[in-house]
Amino acid sequence: MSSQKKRKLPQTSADSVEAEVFSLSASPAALAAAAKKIRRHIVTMTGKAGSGHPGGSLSAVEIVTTLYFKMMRHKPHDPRWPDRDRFILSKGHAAPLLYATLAECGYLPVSELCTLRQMDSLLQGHTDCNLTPGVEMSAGALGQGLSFALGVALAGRLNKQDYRVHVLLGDGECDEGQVWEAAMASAHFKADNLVAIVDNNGQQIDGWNRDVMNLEPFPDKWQAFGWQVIEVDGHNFSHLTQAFKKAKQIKGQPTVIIAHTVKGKGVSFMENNPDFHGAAPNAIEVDLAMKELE
Ligand SMILES: Cc1ncc(C[n+]2csc(CCOP(=O)(O)OP(=O)(O)O)c2C)c(N)n1
Repeated sequence: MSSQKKRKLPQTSADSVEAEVFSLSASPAALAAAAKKIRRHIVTMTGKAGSGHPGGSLSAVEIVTTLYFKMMRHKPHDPRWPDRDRFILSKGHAAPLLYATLAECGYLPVSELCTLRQMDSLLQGHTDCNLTPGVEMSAGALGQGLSFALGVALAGRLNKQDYRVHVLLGDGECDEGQVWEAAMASAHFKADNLVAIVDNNGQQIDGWNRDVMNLEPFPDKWQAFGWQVIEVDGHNFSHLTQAFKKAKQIKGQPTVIIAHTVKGKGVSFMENNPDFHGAAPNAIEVDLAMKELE
């Protein structure tokens, strides 16, 4: 075992209050406040690290906030609780988003966030489920999360557990053939406890999808693979909440939520700017961004 894995986390507020099932059922105002904090963490973490993926982290903030602060049944003080609803980050480069959310929920201290990408940190550039409390899958190689999520969903069914499984994919990630193999299998096995959310920000590493690899007609493709398709504004909490509720009602097929988002959302000079796919803001840019996120 490496020295990293032996490191013990300081106590979090969740430990000290012996938190029960974490179901905040947060109000719209509370969701917006959590999302703003998470955005600020993403900017400061990547700025301090001098590397990372702010654009695709910022685009999915409302999606992940809605899941952790409203929809999912989970216990931050007991990350491996067998009955927890699962969130699987397939687009593992958006690790800053997941770490910031986990910290705001109490899985790890917020102070740990400033160690992103350091040698002995619990928070590596891409997710490691053996290192970070609350991380369900080690990711970074795109295309694998939906297959993993299907396995977790089928295991739940076999074990007669009623947890739900959510997996976040990038739209560029859907260029990967493995995504479509898993999509076909999910429908075949009628995995109605599985929800895929696509962060449909229109861009990937080299620019716009329409120039690199056209995905359209994207909703039709999922439908043809046997999925229930819901399209939403991925920055609208009420649309997202309704979509997750609707997905719960659907029996006999998996659901995909195609969430229309803006890469870099919330920071004007990062929005729709492919330069911030995999590059951190410098100190001046961090200051500018923090003013916009006040
Ligand atoms: C298998 C694989 N190929 C290539 C990469 C390099 N890569 C990292 S992020 C990325 C673009 C992903 O685009 P998208 O899924 O749309 O993510 P987002 O724009 O939401 O950040 C690529 C190609 C990778 N991580 N894994």
